[in-house]
Amino acid sequence: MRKSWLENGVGSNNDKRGAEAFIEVDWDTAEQIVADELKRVTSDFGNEAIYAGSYGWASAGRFHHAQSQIHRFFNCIGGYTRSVNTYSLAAGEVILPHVMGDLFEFLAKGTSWQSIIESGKLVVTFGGVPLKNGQINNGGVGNHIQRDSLQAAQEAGIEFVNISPYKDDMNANLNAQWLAARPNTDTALMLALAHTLYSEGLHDEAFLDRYTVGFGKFLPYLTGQKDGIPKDANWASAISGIDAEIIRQLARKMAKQRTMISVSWSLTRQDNGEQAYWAAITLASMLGQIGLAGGGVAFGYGATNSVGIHNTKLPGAALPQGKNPVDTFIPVARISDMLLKPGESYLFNGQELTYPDIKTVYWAGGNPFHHHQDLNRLLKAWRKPDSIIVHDWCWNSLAKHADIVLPSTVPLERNDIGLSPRDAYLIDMQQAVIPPDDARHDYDILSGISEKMGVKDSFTEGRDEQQWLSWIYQQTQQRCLNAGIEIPDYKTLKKQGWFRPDPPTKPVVLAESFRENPKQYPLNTPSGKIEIFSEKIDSFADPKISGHAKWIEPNEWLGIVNSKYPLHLLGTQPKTKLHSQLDHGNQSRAVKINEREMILMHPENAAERGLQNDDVVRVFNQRGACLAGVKTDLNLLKNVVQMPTGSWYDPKVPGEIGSLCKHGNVNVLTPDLGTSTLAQGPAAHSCLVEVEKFEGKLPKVTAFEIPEIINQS
Ligand SMILES: Nc1nc2c(c(=O)[nH]1)N[C@H]1C(S)=C(S)[C@@H](COP(=O)(O)OP(=O)(O)OC[C@H]3O[C@@H](n4cnc5c(=O)[nH]c(N)nc54)[C@H](O)[C@@H]3O)O[C@H]1N2
Ligand SMILES: Nc1nc2c(c(=O)[nH]1)N[C@H]1C(S)=C(S)[C@@H](COP(=O)(O)OP(=O)(O)OC[C@H]3O[C@@H](n4cnc5c(=O)[nH]c(N)nc54)[C@H](O)[C@@H]3O)O[C@H]1N2
Ligand SMILES: [Mo]
Repeated sequence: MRKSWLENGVGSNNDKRGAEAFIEVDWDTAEQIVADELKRVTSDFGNEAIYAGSYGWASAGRFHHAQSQIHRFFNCIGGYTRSVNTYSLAAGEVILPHVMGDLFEFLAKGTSWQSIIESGKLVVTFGGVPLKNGQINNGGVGNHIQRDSLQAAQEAGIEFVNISPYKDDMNANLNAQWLAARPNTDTALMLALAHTLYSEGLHDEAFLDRYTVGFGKFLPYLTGQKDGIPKDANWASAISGIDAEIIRQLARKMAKQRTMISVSWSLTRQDNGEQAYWAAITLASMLGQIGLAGGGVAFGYGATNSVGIHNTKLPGAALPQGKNPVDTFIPVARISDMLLKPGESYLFNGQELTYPDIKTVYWAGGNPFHHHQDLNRLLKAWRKPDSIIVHDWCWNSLAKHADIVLPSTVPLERNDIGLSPRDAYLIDMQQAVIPPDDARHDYDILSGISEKMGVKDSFTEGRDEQQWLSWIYQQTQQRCLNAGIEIPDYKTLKKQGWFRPDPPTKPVVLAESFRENPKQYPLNTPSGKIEIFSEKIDSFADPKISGHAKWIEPNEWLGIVNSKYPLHLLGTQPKTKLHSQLDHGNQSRAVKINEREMILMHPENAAERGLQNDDVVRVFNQRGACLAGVKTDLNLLKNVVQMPTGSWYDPKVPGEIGSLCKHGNVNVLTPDLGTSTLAQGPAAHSCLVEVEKFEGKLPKVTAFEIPEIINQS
């Protein structure tokens, strides 16, 4: 328990969060204090005053999954304010249902690598297929497929185009054509490709007629009839930095052969990230290959292991979460806004919503001090609630900024069932080690609190870990049977360790049945077709947004002349870990430079600033500053710098807003602005910075030191 919070009462010295000692109490006391605080808040302010959106990756396993646990718990005590959509690709999640259908369904049933290998000729990627990202999967990975799939595609003679500011987003052995576009300009490029197709008569009119609506309303924008600006290759060249003739050649090449367009999830995590996905769908519609083997559009090969996987997914059961009686929600990345602006209204996907007044924040299995943008603003917002309660297993930046830290276990310390909704494997996850004395499973922590609150029976239903696992397994077996898949009984699975059903006989192709019969198998959009023009979006109140895909200049990008911050920073997923997890491990620490996160820079940008490899620099902008270690890289477009995310936030003055992060957490630099009023997603990839040599004595990295802990006993 944070010292002032425990000794002086809830809401005491909130500005000391992140800077104070903790007092150790026993589990019984902790459970009672948490139960009392939740009772106080729910009875004085209602359940809406608890924010338990608790976004984050937690750990794999159908039972111990922290999010499922805490949502079930809060539903048992009357509900909570929740969050919707992800940090990964919120803009895609919101735009897709308007124009093509449910994004997650397309991710699960997207065109497989097999289909590309058998039938494709060209794969044009916006954001590459970075192998660094494709090794993980929500819910777990059975086997790694991305490297082999790319290899097989190359051996099958398939050509790749890597449109990205970073050449390394595509493996060198693929010999991809590299088009080093400026970050955040993909929509302009896609529009120019569409323009070339149209002006040269290369678009597929029959496809547009039969499978889409609204092309005629998009056209005046594309040709410039509407605003006097044709969205042609010359126009896009000035925006993106890609030669106009190369854009035209690419459009012709795409029209000539079976072409797959892959749009990286990173395109959605930027200003107006919705438009890039809409433009890609529009472009793919004009090529007319959606629903054909090896062609069309795909949403981010390589973003996770499962995109493009060829397997039979098992309809697994999970821990039931119950029903949340509270309707209030926020788009997940609006957390600081919510805490700072209770009662204020904002637009989200055509609705006007109001921020609730939050008194308690409860988190298990995610790390907002990793994932949220503009950490200095978050720090300010973080002072608002009366209480912040966290389950985690290590003293990371989230735990250090909490009032109450309840130590949880990790998967190696418990038994579970591994089954990803997007991976075929069913895995018996056996406990490998005994947890340290004071650590408890999230389930046991919440069971203890539920007992103090008088809801233990509804939370546990009288089951322990083993009984829940048997129950979940039984449900899974039944669901599989209903889907015509026979899986072994639980005892056999435990003996075998894992099970994988036979893969489908034919490679999966996205929207194949829609193409075969659009009346019988309509898309899940208002018209049942692809909406190049959406009447619904057109009716939304925001004048910045139109009924069709369009280029909207980002707030921060390289097109801003004479900026004080001339470098575009990409804060990308880290190669050596999953987000912030195990940043204190050797694997992550081994690649740091002088203990700091690395910043990749073009050698000319480094030379301009008198910098050399391994120099420690200060990376800064109007929002904050952090230290980083320089690594020059010719594979980066000039004026673009790249820093992996995940280094634990480590302020020089703990608790102080605006303090230098000594360790190199990019999120002290990124803007906390919604992508647009459509999705209100995170826009971390739209960020300008400046870099200078750090002079003076290097402050010691203290990210991995534990706070002062006072033991009362
Ligand atoms: N600048 C920038 N920021 C980004 C991104 C970016 O591209 N750029 N990417 C964004 C994206 S896509 C995402 S998904 C987010 C990821 O953000 P998060 O998912 O919040 O990041 P993780 O570090 O994976 O956080 C998981 C936390 O759960 C804890 N944990 C693990 N297992 C358990 C468990 O069993 N029980 C409990 N109680 N805790 C557990 C870990 O210790 C860790 O603190 O980051 C986002 N932030
Ligand atoms: N090792 C590892 N793998 C991971 C994760 C991790 O933490 N570690 N996180 C996982 C999660 S939660 C997610 S959501 C996915 C995210 O997957 P992605 O969104 O694909 O991840 P990023 O690394 O942000 O971006 C991929 C590449 O896009 C390029 N890029 C950035 N901005 C632009 C742009 O404007 N235009 C173009 N054309 N390219 C651009 C960058 O060079 C970057 O290397 O990764 C997953 N995979
Ligand atoms: Mo993500």
